[in-house]
Amino acid sequence: MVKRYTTGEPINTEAVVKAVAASDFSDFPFEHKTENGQFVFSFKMADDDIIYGLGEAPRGINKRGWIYQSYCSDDPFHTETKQSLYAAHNFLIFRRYGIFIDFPARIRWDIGYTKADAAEITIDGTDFDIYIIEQDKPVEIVREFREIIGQSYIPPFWAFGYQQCRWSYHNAEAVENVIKNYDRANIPLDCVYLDIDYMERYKDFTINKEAFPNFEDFVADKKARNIHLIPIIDAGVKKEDGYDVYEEGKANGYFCKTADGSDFKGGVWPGIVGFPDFLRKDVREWFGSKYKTLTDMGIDGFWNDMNEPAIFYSEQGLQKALNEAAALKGENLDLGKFFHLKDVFMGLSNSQDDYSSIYHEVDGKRVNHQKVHNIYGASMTKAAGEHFEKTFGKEKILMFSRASYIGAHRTSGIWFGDNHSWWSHILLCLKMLPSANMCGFLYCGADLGGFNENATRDLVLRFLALGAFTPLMRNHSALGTRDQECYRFENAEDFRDIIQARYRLIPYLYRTFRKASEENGMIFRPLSFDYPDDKIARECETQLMLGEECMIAPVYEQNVSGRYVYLPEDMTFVKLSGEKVTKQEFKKGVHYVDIALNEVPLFIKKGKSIELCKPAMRTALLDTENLEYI
Ligand code: MIG
Repeated sequence: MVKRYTTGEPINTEAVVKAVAASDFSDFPFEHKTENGQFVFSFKMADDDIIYGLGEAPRGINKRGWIYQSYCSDDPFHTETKQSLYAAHNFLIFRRYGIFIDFPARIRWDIGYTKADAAEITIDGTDFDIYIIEQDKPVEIVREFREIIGQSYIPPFWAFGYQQCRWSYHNAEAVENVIKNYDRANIPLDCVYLDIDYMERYKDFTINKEAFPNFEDFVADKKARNIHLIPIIDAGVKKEDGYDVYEEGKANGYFCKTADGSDFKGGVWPGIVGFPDFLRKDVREWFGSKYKTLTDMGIDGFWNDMNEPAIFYSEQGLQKALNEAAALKGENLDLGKFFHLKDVFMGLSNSQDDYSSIYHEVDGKRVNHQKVHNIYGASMTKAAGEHFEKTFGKEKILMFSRASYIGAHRTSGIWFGDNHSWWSHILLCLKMLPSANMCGFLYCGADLGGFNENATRDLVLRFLALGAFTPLMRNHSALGTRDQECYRFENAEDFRDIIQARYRLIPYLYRTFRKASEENGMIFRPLSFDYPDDKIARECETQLMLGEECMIAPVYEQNVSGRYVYLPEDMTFVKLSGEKVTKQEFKKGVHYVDIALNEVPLFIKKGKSIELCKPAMRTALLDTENLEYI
């Protein structure tokens, strides 16, 4: 059963696609009050209550014991003391309730932070819809929630192949080398990414012709070899006279404004940019149609970046900072003054002052950015997704985004942003998978091997062994960090074993993905969903259920030859390594299992089986007819 509680005049985020009749607040199941223009509701938690949800967010599967904020943030340090990442997924499960707050501004979720046994949720405004779903079991709550938000995006089949990214493959030769080296090492590969440097001076929908001469032929050549090139698109449009996208945006008044009605000028990669007002339908249609420049050249996949939006500085913010610095020239800076000055410059990026100075047009009315912050990136991605569906139909174009809001799950996937080459980030990825699934985001994954800082060979292998199950299996790393492509390390065969195992699993993973999309189910579930009365399963946050058949338990520590794993029932322990399959029967209980660096571990439930195909160098070359069953 779903009920909708509405106050004020909510902004239509288009998150919900099914009409739900409005209920009266008199039967709202939680204690609530409106105070200082904010709506606050709360509930008491018993010691054994588990709170699920919030999709892409820091910390555990069980969200208890921390405070979170829904505020899409470009923050490249995903440490456990953060409150937000790039997304705002306002869905929570508490006992028999699913709670979805459809509200595009800030929400604060104090889940046992101030008081261990209490959750207090503060909505920063009074115009919103809250949907309350009541069902007996978490999977049923999720199913009913997903019914009202609509079917999840299904990418093209090839998007389940292995993908290699790097900031940046600077030119055609660099891209070609990646493909050659993977082919030479006999490691399967389906996609190579183009990060910001493929553009001409970081201008969206342009190609740096010196670095990529004859781009169209280049794309066609890769296509013929079953390799997809996936360019990045940034939210900001470079301010440059004569640059068509900028000129059109300016002439039509498509960019976000400041209070005085002039275009907001923010600085990102290309210097000053205009931020398209993606909240307007006409702007979405315009921006969406720009992707055609690249699809006309044969491109069939994109990743949308910097759409929280990330703003390095604004023209007015920078001027203010420079003035403060100039005023201090020649002064003997004491502790207070020096750190203040430092803070002024550090605070230039993604500043609240800047966000507060931006205005959008929503249904013909001027609306401050802070009121719609969390749907900006999702709206950019919707612009692209809607254009693709209209032009090519479903399941043709790969599209995923950094920032997101529920609703974007219908036309795109997400990646978990700028993680680190840290062991702890294997687990962070694992924990976000079921949470993202609850919110409809099925096509997702983390930067395997870790984005920031230098990776070690064993970390990349262990990360890939988890990535072997994530729909998006992409290795990515930042500018200036150690090369992280599989062939850069000793004994590339070990990497081949892991990635071949992935390709063997693709028929099963694809089938599981489709089913989850079509039936509003989850690919990944916390163990507690399936074994609610089993205390150890309930508290387990290092293993996941996968589909109806499997459980996964990746290795997430360095210098170990295996791990402890908990089996909530008898299962078959399976290790995939290249074409090799090893099996061992295990009884319910705790076991130590050996897992080598070149092995992908999984557990199959009694009476269940999964299908494997033979590995191939590309998804297009997979024989998905002749399957072997374990
Ligand atoms: O501020 O385009 O998350 O994947 O490589 C960095 C460069 C901008 C952030 C993305 C990352 C990408 C990088 N971008």
